[in-house]
Amino acid sequence: MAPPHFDHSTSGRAGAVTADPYPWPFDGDLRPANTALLVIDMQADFCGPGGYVDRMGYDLSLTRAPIEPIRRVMAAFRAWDGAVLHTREGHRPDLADLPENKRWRSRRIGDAGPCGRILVRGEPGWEIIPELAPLPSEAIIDKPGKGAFCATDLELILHTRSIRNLVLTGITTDVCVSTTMREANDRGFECLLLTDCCGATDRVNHDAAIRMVTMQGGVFGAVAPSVALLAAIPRL
Ligand code: C5J
Repeated sequence: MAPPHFDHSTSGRAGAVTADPYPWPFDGDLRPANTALLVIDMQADFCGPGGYVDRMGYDLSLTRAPIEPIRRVMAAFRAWDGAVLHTREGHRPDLADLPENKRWRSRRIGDAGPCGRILVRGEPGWEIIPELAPLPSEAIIDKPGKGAFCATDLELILHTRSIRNLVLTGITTDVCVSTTMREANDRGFECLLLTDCCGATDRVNHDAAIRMVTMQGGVFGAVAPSVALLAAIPRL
């Protein structure tokens, strides 16, 4: 059976990004003052040798694939004067913020490894990789969970800066990026997921997480390759 057709008229959206399943943002209101780039968990533990993902035996090339595309988008965002925000997943050294069931399921968290204690704040593996280092002026959100809104001040920061549009990038597509996108969507933020600027430990899960966004007329927002966003914001 053919999927249902959602007619998203493009009138009045000259500045919008060509995205799936609708030109993003929905109302064409794309400005540096109301738009933020969110770079999720580009930490050595998720994409560096000896980090958490590497020690679990997953293919690092999948979580490293978005590094270059994110670097390009980040540079364009900074030149455009759009806000860039970063997140880090990690726990207190005493693991007081690590729920018992997460500790049980994710056994390596807190263990010593080649990059220090896994997913523990302050350790080398928890740091954002140098290729995507935040500028001193950019907010870093430290989160104990998968979603960036849970137990953090992200929502307050976005509202304080009058940001409505969120461009999501980072790792992993099916876990922290997807959870954050859903949380943001439920809070009324207009979300765009950049398909080449995210990666998962499993290719099928990456593709599925992207496809899920596009159902029901854009149930969590829209998706687009980074070139589509770069075409919509002024060149350097
Ligand atoms: C995971 C994340 N996968 N950043 N964290 O545990 O997606």
